[in-house]
Amino acid sequence: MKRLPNKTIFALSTSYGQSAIAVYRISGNKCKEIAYSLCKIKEIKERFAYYSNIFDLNGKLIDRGLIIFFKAPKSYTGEDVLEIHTHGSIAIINRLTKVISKIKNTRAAQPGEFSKRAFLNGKGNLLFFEGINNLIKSETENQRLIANKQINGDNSLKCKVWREKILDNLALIDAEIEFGEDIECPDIKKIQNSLSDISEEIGEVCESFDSVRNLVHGSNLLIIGPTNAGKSSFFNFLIQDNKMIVSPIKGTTTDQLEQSIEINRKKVTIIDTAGIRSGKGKVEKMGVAKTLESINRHNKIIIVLSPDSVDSPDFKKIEKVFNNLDRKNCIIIFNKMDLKDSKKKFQEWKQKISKIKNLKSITISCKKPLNKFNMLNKCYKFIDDNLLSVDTNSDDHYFSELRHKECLKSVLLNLENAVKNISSFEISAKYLRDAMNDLDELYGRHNEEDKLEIIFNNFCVGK
Ligand SMILES: Nc1nc2c(ncn2[C@@H]2O[C@H](COP(=O)(O)OP(=O)(O)OP(=O)(O)O)[C@@H](O)[C@H]2O)c(=O)[nH]1
Ligand SMILES: [Mg+2]
Repeated sequence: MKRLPNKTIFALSTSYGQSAIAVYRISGNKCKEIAYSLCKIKEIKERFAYYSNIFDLNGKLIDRGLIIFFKAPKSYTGEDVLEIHTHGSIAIINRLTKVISKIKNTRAAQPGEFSKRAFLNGKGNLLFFEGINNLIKSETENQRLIANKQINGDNSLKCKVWREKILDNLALIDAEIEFGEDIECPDIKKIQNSLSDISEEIGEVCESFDSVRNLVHGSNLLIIGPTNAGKSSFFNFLIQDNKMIVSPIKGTTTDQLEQSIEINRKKVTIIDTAGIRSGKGKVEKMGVAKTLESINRHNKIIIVLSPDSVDSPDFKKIEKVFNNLDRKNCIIIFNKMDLKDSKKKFQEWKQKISKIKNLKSITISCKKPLNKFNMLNKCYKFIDDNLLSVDTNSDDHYFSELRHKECLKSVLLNLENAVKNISSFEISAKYLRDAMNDLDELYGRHNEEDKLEIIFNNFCVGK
């Protein structure tokens, strides 16, 4: 990866577009100079809000706004930081961006570069900055609450406790290696039990990882089913918007569309798909292939069935797909309950495909709901209870990033090996050291530049 020179960086930290105000953030040793060039403030006081004219480099007025200077190291990045608050006009934003970029030794910031500099300057560990990133991206109340816990250090505290316990055990083993003959042999059983206890706790965290990750980053719910069953009608109903075309023609939906919504404070992305059948045209065939490929990639699936689709000529194909959903989390929506004989037909579905009998289901009508509001609540609750419910009792750890899982799994493996090899102290000690290194990696110690680059690149520009 190309290393960029350590210049003074700048970025618009608010969204690009029309708004009441826009905030620029500048970090690096040119801040004072920039304050003088743009605002003519000779001796800028730190942490003091100046209402000032903002000029271009030819002395022409761009706007009036607030200028605040944070002197290193008491700033977000640990470097000198300058904030310029202007009116949020696109013309002003464009002009100011052009002007600042012309100042020598400045350049536009990369995504997450302010946070990366803050991390390198010791302003927090990686777990903290990942929490900040999640907070900025939070859309639901749950996401906000969890991100705040990550920022407050709940995860760091867990790691610290595990690390200290491992270190205590390592110290006993090391003492035996060094002074074996002069000291009493350590209580091996006690060390084994202590390490197994830590493994058990970390194992629980790994088990609940997917649930926590879904809470933080949201879950994808894939709607599938026969053509014409009312998948798009149900999609529109869930998102409360007529985004998808609905029609009695089979194969109306050929492509996929997704929409994020909030269900009981959890972020979910609903995906509508082309109905499963032996498609007639080339485009429809491509759509069906896309559906099958999506089924492979997703774990939470909403199957929409209707009374009229049980007699579909594509029944065999549908049956085959449903019988391959074994390891997925699926629920059934029996739609079109307003049709004659719907109850009988739904029973028929259950008899014909035994898998359906064992899945949780509800019966609804997208076209003629008895009470729209009640039906929406019923569907949200059904989805929440069966696809989103968090199977963790944890309220003290929120490991949500894939790298967390990787590190924790490696800690687990090293602890298991340490226990397994306890009769050979040198080997066991090596595994314990590796486990501690894994935990250090979670904090961000010994992380190589390239790894950091990947982590911070996931942040938005200006953060
Ligand atoms: N009677 C009745 N008709 C419905 C209901 N829900 C949907 N429909 C109708 O069923 C037809 C098919 O609905 P869609 O939502 O397009 O079905 P789909 O599963 O998305 O179909 P494809 O995209 O072709 O796979 C439309 O004419 C809808 O108006 C319902 O609850 N009752
Ligand atoms: Mg459709």
